[in-house]
Amino acid sequence: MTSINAVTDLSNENEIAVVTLNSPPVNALSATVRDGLAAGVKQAIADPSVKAVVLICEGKTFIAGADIGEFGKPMTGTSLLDVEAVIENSPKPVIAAIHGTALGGGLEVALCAHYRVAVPSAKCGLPEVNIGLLPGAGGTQRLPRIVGPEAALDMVTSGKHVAARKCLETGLIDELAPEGGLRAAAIAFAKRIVAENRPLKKLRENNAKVDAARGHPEIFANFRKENARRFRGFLAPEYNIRCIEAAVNQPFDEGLKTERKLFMELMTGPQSAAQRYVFFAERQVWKLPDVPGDTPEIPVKKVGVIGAGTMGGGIAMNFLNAGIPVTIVEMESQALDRGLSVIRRNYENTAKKGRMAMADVETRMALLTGSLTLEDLADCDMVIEAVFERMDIKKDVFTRLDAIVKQGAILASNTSYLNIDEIAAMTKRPEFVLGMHFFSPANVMRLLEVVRGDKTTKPVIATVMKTAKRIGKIAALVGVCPGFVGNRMLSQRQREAQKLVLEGAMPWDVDRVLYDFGFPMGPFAMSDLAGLDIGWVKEKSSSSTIREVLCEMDRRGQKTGAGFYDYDANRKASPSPVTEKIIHEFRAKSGITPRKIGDEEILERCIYPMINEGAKILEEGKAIRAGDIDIVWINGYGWPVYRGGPMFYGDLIGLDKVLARMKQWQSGMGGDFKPSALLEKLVAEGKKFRDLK
Ligand code: 3H9
Repeated sequence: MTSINAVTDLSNENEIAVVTLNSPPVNALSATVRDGLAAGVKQAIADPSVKAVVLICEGKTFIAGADIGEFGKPMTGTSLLDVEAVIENSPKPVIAAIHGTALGGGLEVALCAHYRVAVPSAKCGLPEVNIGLLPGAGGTQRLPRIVGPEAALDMVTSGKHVAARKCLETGLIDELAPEGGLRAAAIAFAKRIVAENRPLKKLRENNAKVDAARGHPEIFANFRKENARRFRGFLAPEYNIRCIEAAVNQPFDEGLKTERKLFMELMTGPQSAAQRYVFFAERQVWKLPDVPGDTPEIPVKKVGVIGAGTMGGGIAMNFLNAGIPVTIVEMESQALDRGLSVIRRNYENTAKKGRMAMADVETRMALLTGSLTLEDLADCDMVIEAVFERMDIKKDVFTRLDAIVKQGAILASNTSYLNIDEIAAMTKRPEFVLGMHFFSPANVMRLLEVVRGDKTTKPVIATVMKTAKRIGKIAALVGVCPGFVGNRMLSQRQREAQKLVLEGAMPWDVDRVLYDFGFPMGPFAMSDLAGLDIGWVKEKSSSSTIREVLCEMDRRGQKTGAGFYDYDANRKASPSPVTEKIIHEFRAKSGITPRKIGDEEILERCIYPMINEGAKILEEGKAIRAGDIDIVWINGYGWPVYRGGPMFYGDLIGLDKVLARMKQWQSGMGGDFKPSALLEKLVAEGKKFRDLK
């Protein structure tokens, strides 16, 4: 065995050279990996005793792509295109041996090999779109030449990882190797290629599938139309489509040039910068400075959920999906039955859509036990309370839980707003109490705010974070404060949205601006969807807000066919003259002369106070990092991922600009706009949120 460099070895096994990469954690194509790979293959080619070359990786995966950490920095070492040229132009067959995931640049390298073998558990994909990019090393030109333009369009715009068996069907993989026996199988495959004198298959020359699609622009037009909603606001999907179009309409080398040009445009643009930032923030969020990875955990084998309403039911489904038994408790049998049947119906609907086997519905339901008594939670390892959002009710539940549930179990509240320390104080074990704030619908939304109480211990936090991962959530650890991170910042936006309407904007103006910014819907459409009567009590209603007046008129949102908007039979919204009249009357009554408010002001007024509040949250230590706040907003509140989250956005537009506006509004409109001390400090030092460590 020869060592080529720190991450590359070369060995010769009876005329088959094996180039082995070993660059943990994922063999990403850093400069050292690229150098080693090119040198290893060159050396193998130069060795007259070598008849074929196998390229394989150590560790848990084949090459998982370019090294994203290198993006935006000056290029060093051999370029990826040069590495690929060495492989593709090799006069001896090169065989890529794939396990784990061959992703992005990793798959592109494999596509330059002449053959590919993989174990059944391996997956292939071009996920660049998820970081706002396109495959920039020939992937968009070679992939359609093997799987056809339609399948290629799907792969590059979804970024999905395709299982090896499926790849075998499409021709992306030439042969499956036994699990655990990849190396030997790849060498045997290489020997067969040599013995049978098989040709050097170069995908760049494989034109049949792209030729067949030429003259059929409808393939692309239809694809764009079908996916317009999914791609709204994103640049990368469209650029990926253009590259596949180029593969169909241009000769290979021209197509490569188109790919390079579009890749560079994306790489230097703000969307990819935001999405790459989110890629790392999503991984950082799990790392807790004072709760090390080896903190002992509490085994979670059985979970209790209190409340079988929408929230409790959704929470329970997460655990059932992960194979964890759940006991769900309601007060009355009718409500319990309703809750259980909603869960079953949700699963059956998923199965009907083909996204789950019918048998799996039963497997999940078999893990679920309904109960009418808290005593049945005695042996649970984790109990999550999802009862009505009122402090006295929560306190009562925790007092009772403390007396019932075994010692050492975790007691969590799903409160979205209330003080966890007050709730914990009702128990004799506040160190086992914390918040687990799920977002509705809880079985769908990825975000979990894990709220650390004053006394919550590290093993409890470590366990809940690990459990969150197990049930497929992305968890952010936050501190106790009203509304925690997400709702605390949201209330800033809500307040300003309402004020803007009083000052002269219409709800649909505000909604349009936020929708165009990239949110799935604006605050007023959102209120209509949720129901305007949440927290509204008829007897106490005093016509003191626009919302109250709407509720009094039985305009309670989508469910009553009217709210801020009017809705037709298909729930299509249109601006309502009734709402408009109410708003005019309100302004008149309050002595407000409406003024024309531009879109830019609407956006700034809704977003800057959120950024300012985020700074206050950081300053108070209620979130660990700016990136964690961004993760909360992207995964819980529909912040467009291509804008990186509110804190990233603040950095992008300039914190000085945010501060200047806050000061200007503060002097005109008062305390709502008091700048955060941290914001002032960062601006004074010429720094950004991302400079905070
Ligand atoms: C590309 O290839 C462009 C080319 O087309 C053109 C170039 C010219 N780079 O996710 P995990 C780190 S773009 C750098 O927790 P898992 C990650 O940050 C790339 N670092 O593990 C983490 O670090 P830490 C296209 C990377 O087992 C650690 O590895 N490829 C990269 O859950 C473990 O990651 C992609 O977009 C990278 N490419 O999942 C694939 N990948 O421990 C991106 C990972 O310090 N990667 N790291 O926090 C993935 O999807 C997952 O990491 C993978 C493993 C499925 C591979």
